[in-house]
Amino acid sequence: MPAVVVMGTQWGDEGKGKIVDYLAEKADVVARYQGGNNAGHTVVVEGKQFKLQLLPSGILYKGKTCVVGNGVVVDPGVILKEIKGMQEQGIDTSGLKISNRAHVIMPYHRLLDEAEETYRGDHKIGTTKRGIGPCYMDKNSRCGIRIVDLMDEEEFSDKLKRNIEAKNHLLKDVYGLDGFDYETVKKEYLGYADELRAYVCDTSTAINKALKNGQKVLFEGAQATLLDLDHGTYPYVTSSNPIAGGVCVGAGIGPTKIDKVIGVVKAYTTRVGEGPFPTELFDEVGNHIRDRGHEYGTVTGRPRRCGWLDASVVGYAGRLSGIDYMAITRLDILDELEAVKLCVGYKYKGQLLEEFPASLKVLAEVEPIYEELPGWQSDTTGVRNYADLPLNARRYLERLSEVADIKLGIVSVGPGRDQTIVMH
Ligand code: 2SA
Ligand code: GDP
Ligand code: MG
Repeated sequence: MPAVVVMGTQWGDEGKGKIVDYLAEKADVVARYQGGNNAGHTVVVEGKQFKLQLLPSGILYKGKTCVVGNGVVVDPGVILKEIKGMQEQGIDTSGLKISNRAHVIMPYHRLLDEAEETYRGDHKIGTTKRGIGPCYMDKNSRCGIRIVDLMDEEEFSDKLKRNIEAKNHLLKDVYGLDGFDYETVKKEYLGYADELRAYVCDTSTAINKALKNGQKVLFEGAQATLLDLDHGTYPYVTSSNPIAGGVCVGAGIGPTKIDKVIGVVKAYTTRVGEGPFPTELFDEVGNHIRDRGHEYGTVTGRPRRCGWLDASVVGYAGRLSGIDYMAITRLDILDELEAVKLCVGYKYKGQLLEEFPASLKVLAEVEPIYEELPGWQSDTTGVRNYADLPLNARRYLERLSEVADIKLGIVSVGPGRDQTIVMH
């Protein structure tokens, strides 16, 4: 596996962290390519739970290079806290590299994220309020502050001054909020700069060098396909590109360097935040999945909306990212159900839809076409071979694979590293 991408196929929280952690054993480098501390990846190692936001999941192994790529937005206070937290738990963080081209989340980004959400009223996105959108906005409008700028006091001071002036105007005059004091923010961030300096480098060069030397690189997606800025359920999306194509831009490698793409698929669907969700359940089954699966946001603690597995969503993700095989997670959460439903397509105004709709109005009104399959009603958490899974569980997975037109590769039946069935 010279260069492998692990990305989400649904609305996030599929268990990418667990799959990356599992595959990271054989990798030399693990790299994040988009998103920021809106991501929450929970990884369980020998019964101990680790919650990761900005650090790649590979950090839990000794001796791996862990990269925060140029496409990531970095909140310096948060990443430093995360590094310290890891060190306190005996985790070695010396292999961490942070891109000098990554953009920096500033306090005004966090406040603007909140202010914009309030301003949206009924149209709120349900963001994590971590300043992600406003930071990517500055990146795109070319006034952002990059890590390389933060490392240079003169450059940073100049950019901060201009930004604070503009943002204070926006915060005070448009949103009626207090602005920020230039000197206070400057002092805080220059403090972070000193602490971060040892980790900062040109990570694209580092990754390309690793690939040239025959090392194995794993790219770790955050959020997922339906939250992709270009291909997701816009505007109810995040501000980056979690799809596999985002790796080239967000890590600085050419498309010819990617060998495999693994799409992580939760055995049902969840969504946190607003926006259409055709297979959402509002009944006892939805509550059962939320309770049994502890489906609450890792970062914000928000209850996640739960629904049936949607093979049209997974198939759409497969096409967008050229997914080679699926890693199915959380099959065990469905163990107690008498029957499971799989959405195999949508009807809109009585007509079968051939494509995943771009219009949210259409998506909000589609009628999911379900196939009901018998449940397996037995404990799968101890199963280690595919053939030992209950027949009905295999039928469910194989039908998904058929409809989504993607091969099965991994099936996960619990959060632990050992609770993983590998088929390839
Ligand atoms: P943002 O903050 O601008 O990226 O929010 C925009 C939308 O993207 C969704 N989003 C997420 N969805 C699922 N999981 C995410 N990470 C956390 C987790 C979320 C949490 O692991 O549970 O703790 O609430 C994540 N990050 C962003 C978000 O809900 C908006 O719909
Ligand atoms: P991510 O954002 O895609 O990395 O996913 P999260 O970490 O937000 O949510 C997935 C949760 O499911 C985590 O708490 C994992 O430890 C857990 N998990 C992953 N795979 C499995 C599985 O197969 N079964 C169960 N029960 N839990 C799992
Ligand atoms: Mg998550």
